[in-house]
Amino acid sequence: MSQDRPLEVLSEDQVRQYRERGYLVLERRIPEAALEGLRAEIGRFIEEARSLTASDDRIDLEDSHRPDRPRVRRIKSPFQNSGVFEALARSEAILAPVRDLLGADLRLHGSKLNMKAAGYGAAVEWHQDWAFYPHTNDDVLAVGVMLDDMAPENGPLMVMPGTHLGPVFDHHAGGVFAGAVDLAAANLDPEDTVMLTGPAGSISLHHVRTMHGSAVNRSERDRRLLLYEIAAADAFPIVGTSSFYGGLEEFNSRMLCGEATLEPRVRAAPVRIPQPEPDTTGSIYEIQKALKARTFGVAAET
Ligand SMILES: O=C(O)CCC(=O)C(=O)O
Repeated sequence: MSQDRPLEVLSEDQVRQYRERGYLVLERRIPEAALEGLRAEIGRFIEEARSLTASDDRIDLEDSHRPDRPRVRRIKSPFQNSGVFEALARSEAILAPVRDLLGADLRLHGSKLNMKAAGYGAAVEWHQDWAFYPHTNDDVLAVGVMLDDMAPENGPLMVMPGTHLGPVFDHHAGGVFAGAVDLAAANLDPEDTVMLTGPAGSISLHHVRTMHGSAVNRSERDRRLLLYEIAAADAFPIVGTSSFYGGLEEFNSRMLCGEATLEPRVRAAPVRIPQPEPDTTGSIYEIQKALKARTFGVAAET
């Protein structure tokens, strides 16, 4: 991360908040017209789900999905699977604030769109992204694009401030990687959280080591959050983790701006390898089924 570049869009205070607390919300960064285009693209994926009886490598289905009543929990890898979502990841609306935090050279690690539909949208248990994809340095973050208004009632992303400066918590349960933390065992207080709320078009940024999660959406309003995981180009995924590496060409095709490198920057940070994997992989929702001590409820089977 270069400290000597002039800031492009963030204030010194915002950079300080990110460094000290591990998250930031920037209100109304994506214009309404662009949001409409993103929502129309989501509609196309939902139509596609009508032909599915099981999740595939593009669409993750709610347990209560039926082809005649499609219920999509997640659009997988929207960056790779949709030009609309790739274009947004490459836009200045996303990249300028990330450059202010991670420096000029950025690569996409992964992307996903968590739907959390009104009435039943599934919870995501507390976890650190770092537990899934440790790198040679922790200049890695997730940008969350709020596609709907996010308020306390519709299951917004929640974070535990300052946890990005602490340990990597145990995300194992029953001898397998469960992708979630038993808060009591980790001595973490579920009250010690901040909800990342804001009007549609706002973005959140959370550090790869910040503990976060979100509750079931029992409200009458959808809560769709598009996530781009972005790394400094010199942060390399550690082998033996669940990070995908499809060869150098594929790796570098995910460069979003600046220059690729073959020289990883190594900076000490606590790491636990997310192995062995449970039998049910495919998405965080499936992996977290291994956790018995759930903080959030499970969506009703309606
Ligand atoms: O959608 C959410 O609220 C949480 C997303 C998240 O942390 C994840 O999918 O890893």
